[in-house]
Amino acid sequence: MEVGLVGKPNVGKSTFFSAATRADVEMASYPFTTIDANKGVGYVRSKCPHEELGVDCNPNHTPCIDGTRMIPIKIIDVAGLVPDAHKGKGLGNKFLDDLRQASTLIHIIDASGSTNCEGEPCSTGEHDPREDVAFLANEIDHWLKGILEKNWDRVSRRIEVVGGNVEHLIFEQLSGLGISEPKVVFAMRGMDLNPNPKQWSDEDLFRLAHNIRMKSKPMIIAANKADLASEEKIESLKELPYEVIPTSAEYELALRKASEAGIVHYLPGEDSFEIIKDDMTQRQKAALSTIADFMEHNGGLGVQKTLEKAVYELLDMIVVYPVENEHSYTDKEDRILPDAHLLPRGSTAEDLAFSVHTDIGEGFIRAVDAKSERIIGREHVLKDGDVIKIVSK
Ligand SMILES: Nc1nc2c(ncn2[C@@H]2O[C@H](COP(=O)(O)OP(=O)(O)OP(=O)(O)O)[C@@H](O)[C@H]2O)c(=O)[nH]1
Ligand SMILES: [Mg+2]
Repeated sequence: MEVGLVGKPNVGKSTFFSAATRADVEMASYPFTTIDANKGVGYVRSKCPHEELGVDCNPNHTPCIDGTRMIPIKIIDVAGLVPDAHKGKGLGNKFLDDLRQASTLIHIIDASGSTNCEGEPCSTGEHDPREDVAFLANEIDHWLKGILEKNWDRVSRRIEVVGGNVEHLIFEQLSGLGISEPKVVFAMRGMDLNPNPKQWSDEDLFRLAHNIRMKSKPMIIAANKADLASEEKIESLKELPYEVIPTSAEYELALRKASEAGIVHYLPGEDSFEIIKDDMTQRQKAALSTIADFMEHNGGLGVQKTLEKAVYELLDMIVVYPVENEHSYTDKEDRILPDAHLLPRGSTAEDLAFSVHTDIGEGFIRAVDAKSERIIGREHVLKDGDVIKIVSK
């Protein structure tokens, strides 16, 4: 599962990425700082079942901090996009191809309006960030349309001559984009397209690309640089047809660094932090006090909240804990609650088995819900927080 960070240049995508992954990447106040995509691992939080089960956990790759499990997610930070990128402007389409595998997009905007259309700094409030939302979605739609159109004459002719399922054809055209066939069927429903794709107009293909994006790569907006934005600017973003979360990637990065340096105790996503070092300079104290005020006003810094909304709400994922012993909740190495898997809501015990390993999925016999100690079958739909043992050949 991969989350893509998109937006025009200079809005703070790499700062957001660095805050979320703590990878050191290039960030600067001019456009096109990032050229090659940065890939890294961030986390979403989930309540660890260890307390409910009355055990102490010792996880493998999903650390548990004070009862909160940190579940890794892949994050990709790509080059900035300018209007008409799909025609080759700016860095053109190059960056869009980096987003093929992203399941959800976080569109980062400069909510303070201090970055113009081209990604160059301008006076605060001068630019209307709402304009960026429409243009970016439009660029992604054009990019998807371009993929749909590749060899379109040959492909649509095949349907015309030998027949075949149009949805399947579209699905095949989009292979490599991580879009499932049911999503394509869902996107095409009610579009009233001519059954013969050879008759589709340019406009039809664009509408189709748009619908596919809306269904397969849901988007949320991080209203970044909220620390510089006026109340009115933030308020004006509420009318956008997407969920908008005010963020300050800069503050998040500063606070995570302060936490690593032992200056504060801060768990990403919390709405406050604790100062644990006494000897600070006046400047450090003032900076931390500004950050604390922002957090109080906004209920946190927004970075973690945006990631979690994308994963848990837009993608509707749940967290499930596979174990090998349903009584001690351990794996072979006696690690208690060793792993946590993110799965789409509606996933079954068999889906979990495949997520653990293809062989386990193929050899699935039955599973046990460790909390209720009930035996469950392959079709059993899992719930968030389930602890499951899989019995496999
Ligand atoms: N005030 C403020 N400045 C920020 C914030 N996030 C990023 N910045 C600044 O904005 C500038 C651009 O940040 P980057 O992270 O390099 O932006 P980008 O979107 O990756 O830019 P490109 O790679 O050029 O597309 C830098 O000077 C950052 O310090 C924020 O939340 N608040
Ligand atoms: Mg960048």
